[in-house]
Amino acid sequence: MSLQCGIIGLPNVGKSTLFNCLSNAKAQAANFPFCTIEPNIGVITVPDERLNKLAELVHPQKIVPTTIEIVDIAGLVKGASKGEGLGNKFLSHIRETDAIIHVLRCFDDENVSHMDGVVDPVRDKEIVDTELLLKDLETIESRINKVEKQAKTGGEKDAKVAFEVYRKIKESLLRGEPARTVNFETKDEEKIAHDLFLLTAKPVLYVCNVDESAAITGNAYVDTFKKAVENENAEVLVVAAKIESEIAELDTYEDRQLFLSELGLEESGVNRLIKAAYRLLNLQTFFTAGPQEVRAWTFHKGWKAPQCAGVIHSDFEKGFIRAEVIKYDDYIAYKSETAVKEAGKMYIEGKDYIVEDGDVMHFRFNV
Ligand SMILES: Nc1nc2c(ncn2[C@@H]2O[C@H](COP(=O)(O)OP(=O)(O)OP(=O)(O)O)[C@@H](O)[C@H]2O)c(=O)[nH]1
Ligand SMILES: [Mg+2]
Repeated sequence: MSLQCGIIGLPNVGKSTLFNCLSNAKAQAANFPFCTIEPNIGVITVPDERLNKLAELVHPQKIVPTTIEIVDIAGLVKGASKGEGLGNKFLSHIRETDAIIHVLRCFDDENVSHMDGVVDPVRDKEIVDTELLLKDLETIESRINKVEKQAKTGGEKDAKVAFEVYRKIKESLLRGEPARTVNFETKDEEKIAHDLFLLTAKPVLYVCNVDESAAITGNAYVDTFKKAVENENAEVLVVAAKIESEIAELDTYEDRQLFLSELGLEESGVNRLIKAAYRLLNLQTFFTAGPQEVRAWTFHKGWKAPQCAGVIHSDFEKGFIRAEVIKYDDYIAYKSETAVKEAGKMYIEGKDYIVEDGDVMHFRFNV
């Protein structure tokens, strides 16, 4: 399962710089617009304290964290939906992602050129949103053209349902509201909407890119921005991408922590960002723990035991018999699998068990 978050925003706002903090594959960051053309893809490990705590108890040969993919996408400009700048390419790259990290420039620096000469994250966000909305509108109109006739001549039922879904989304877009705000009544309708892969349907989180002096407190740009997106229910993170990308270059973990604490940060903005992206994608983690390896695995919130077993191997899902489950807190409290068992805290669960974040799982299967 490989899930992707795309980093988007206007040119020169710090997307590649942020990507560099996130990834070992260094994207080229430079002070000229459109420096990024092909999207850079980085596989990022998801930081999880619990994995280390389990490993301290189990002493495995290997510790394997789980990962997500981050894609650094080229900057977008006004008119992108009509093919301006790197418009169409940019938009097709966004279409392939599962969620969006929207970066806003919230730092002053006369040496870094800005599209309109003035730093204004609220306006920048509107420019990007408008382009995405316009592109979606184009998509939805072409879909409507395809089904309208069938739907109106009373023919196919499917066409009617689709037409209604499209119409509902179109109205929302025309009001300037993204497709993610539209609610549907049935699973069928949701599926029709999902299959459009609309840009404004993707979940979003915002990153305000600030200078190092504002790393903790934020600044006036951030305050204004937060107010402007108040009713979107989206997370807004403050990250000082430039200084963090320099810190990320340091060789040892200790050095990196030292520099972070000098900035007053306990955890890097990047760590916070990865965790937020994980939440945004509705993902959770279960663990497996044995002498060979202690490992974190990603699953979708709400998945049942067999589906989670399938994350490890499709045979585990096909031949699923049962799962032995230890709650993470119990594992830590009793300090070993044997002690947990003796305390009667290992649960045997069947195919309807909904796996919870932090569960330590052992699957029994039969092939
Ligand atoms: N002063 C300051 N400069 C920054 C900060 N973040 C990024 N920059 C600089 O801004 C310039 C552009 O950064 P990039 O990360 O290449 O921007 P981008 O958004 O990827 O740009 P495109 O790929 O062209 O769309 C670089 O010179 C960075 O060093 C920051 O927080 N403060
Ligand atoms: Mg870039």
